[in-house]
Amino acid sequence: MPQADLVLLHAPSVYDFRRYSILYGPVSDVVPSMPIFEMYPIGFTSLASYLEAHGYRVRVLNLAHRMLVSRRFDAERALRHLRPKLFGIDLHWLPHAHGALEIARLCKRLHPDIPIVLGGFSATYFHEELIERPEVDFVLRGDSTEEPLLRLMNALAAGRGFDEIPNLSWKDERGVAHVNPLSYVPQDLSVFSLDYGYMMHAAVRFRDLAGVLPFLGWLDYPITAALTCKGCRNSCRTCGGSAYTFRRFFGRSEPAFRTPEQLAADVQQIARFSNAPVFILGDLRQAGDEYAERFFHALGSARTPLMLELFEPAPRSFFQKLARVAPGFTMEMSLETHEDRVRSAFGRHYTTQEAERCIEDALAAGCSRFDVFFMVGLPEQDAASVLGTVEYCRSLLRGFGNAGRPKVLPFLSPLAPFLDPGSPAFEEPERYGYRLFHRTLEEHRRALVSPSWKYVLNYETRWLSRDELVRVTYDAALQLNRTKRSFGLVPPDVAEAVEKRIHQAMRLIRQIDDIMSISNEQRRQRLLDALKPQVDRANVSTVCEKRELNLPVGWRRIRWAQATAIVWRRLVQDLRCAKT
Ligand code: B12
Ligand code: SF4
Repeated sequence: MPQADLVLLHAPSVYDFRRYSILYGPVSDVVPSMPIFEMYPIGFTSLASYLEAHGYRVRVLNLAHRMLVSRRFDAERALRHLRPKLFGIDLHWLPHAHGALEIARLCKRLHPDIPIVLGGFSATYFHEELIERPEVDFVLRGDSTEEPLLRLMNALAAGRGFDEIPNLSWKDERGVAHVNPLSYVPQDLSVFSLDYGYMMHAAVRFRDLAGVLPFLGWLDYPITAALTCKGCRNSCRTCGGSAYTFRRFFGRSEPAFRTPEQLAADVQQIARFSNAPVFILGDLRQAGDEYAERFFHALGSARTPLMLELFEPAPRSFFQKLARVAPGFTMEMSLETHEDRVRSAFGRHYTTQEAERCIEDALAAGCSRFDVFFMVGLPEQDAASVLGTVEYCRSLLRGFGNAGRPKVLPFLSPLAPFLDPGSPAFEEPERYGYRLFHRTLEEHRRALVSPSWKYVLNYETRWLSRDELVRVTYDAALQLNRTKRSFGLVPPDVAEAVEKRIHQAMRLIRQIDDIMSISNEQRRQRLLDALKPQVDRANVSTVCEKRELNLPVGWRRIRWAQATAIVWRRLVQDLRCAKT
């Protein structure tokens, strides 16, 4: 098997999750990942294909996924056999603070001579703390690191210094930290692409399918994504990807957009090998109505189902045009709450009434499903407000007449486990009514191995204490689950299983709290360990059944013949390169 020049590693959120007894809670119920967040940053595919295009061989190794699918998979053994010129580890999402650093430590112990670079949003935010750690040699900051990473590879290959590499934090041989300017913030996104062809090719080239799959169950539900932009125009208070955060920490004062024509080409490229839904990341209308119109025009006709998100209500004409190019499209929108006052305190300034009109217009135009997301942990949101949101979901479903067919599908989940670093509320907690429990990377790393999500949470609000956040999340989830059952949105057996898991999780939270009050540490640990089998059972799909998120896909979800052709073409290219 060929050795890679660069190995990009994705860690589980807690490295030894197979050993620890941790009630993760409903942290990942509304995303495709399991609670250890096995999904790697989508930017891995663009990093890999950019470096490949410049002559480097890159391997993505999703350790989290491999550890999840096989209990026998030994991460240490797998890493021992690798000899790249550089290890790259993502610390994109803060919930990976434990796993990413443990993997870095392991790589350093096994291969003291191979340098290690960390990157991603959280690595950018915590770069000063990271670079002081012995297991970290480099941190690449910013939301776009393809070119800086290439320059780092070139410098390592040529034995050159690192002063000139943009966005790089590094240590010299005396251990002194240097912070190069964050000067690479591209406005032109045309040189990067989310290259799924790379993923398929790499699976064959490194004979490791499980190592490149993005999340557990992807082959059954091979959803893909196309990216509209880097950055965002909004500043939602708890978001580490807000305009505020991009300006202050990623050097980006305005979002950069992929052109609508490129975006359309990305979608059609995916449709060559996939019949499954493509998720368009970012509201198409952020760059103005003309952007959306050019996208529709360039797309012509979508050959695969499209899922789009809205950051604010869109007019009827938008859906009518969308329906012409993507019949049966699906939408999602995060209303966050039913209360305009609370939504506005969160930083979103439209009304529930406007949102309802938008849902109505979308459905009238032919939208086949409209997912609506609500959150627990907002500024000015108390327990009554959360339960009011569930009550509102009932009226929403009544209004949109879900007679068994999911047309509008509500989801509710807590802001967990962390308030995003660099978000307005993280930077000015008092101002927005938040109280932080953990501030540094090290504090977050330690918190992640706490026995339940209540202790992992890095915040509480003026309106909901940590205990109340947990309690009201479960209470609201129970009610929403019953509502969905009564409207025929989830089958009775699934609803019953969810209800059982919620009750079990509530019992476990109480038991863990009792155990935590025991002063004898050894006894405490023994009792926590004994709970592990129950904790593991309660850990997945707590507040809702994860599969509720999925859209129906047919049995021909991947066009295997076309996928194989893509892989063949690249393998032939490999051979040609090896000869020259
Ligand atoms: C799309 C998206 C998702 C998608 C994930 C798609 C994916 N696989 O990446 C979904 C919806 C599934 C998702 C889920 C989550 N997300 Co999200 N997500 C986003 C969003 C909207 C855009 C990010 C994006 O696509 N960027 C573009 C791609 C192309 O680039 P990229 O992946 O970021 O990679 C580049 C750089 O980050 C960097 N980089 C990344 N990794 C590495 C590694 C190395 C070694 C190097 C050198 C560089 C590097 O270089 C890459 C190439 O230029 C941002 C908000 C925003 N406005 O940006 C939030 C955001 C990143 N998500 C966030 C969070 C908290 C989550 C969740 C933890 C939420 C939860 N509790 O469920 C989960 C975690 C998912 C998991 N791992 O399983 C926070 C992160 C805050 C933080 N610092 O921790 C953000 C900032 C805002 C938010 N709250 O949504 N998310
Ligand atoms: S949560 Fe708000 S600020 Fe963050 S990416 Fe979404 S719309 Fe932008």
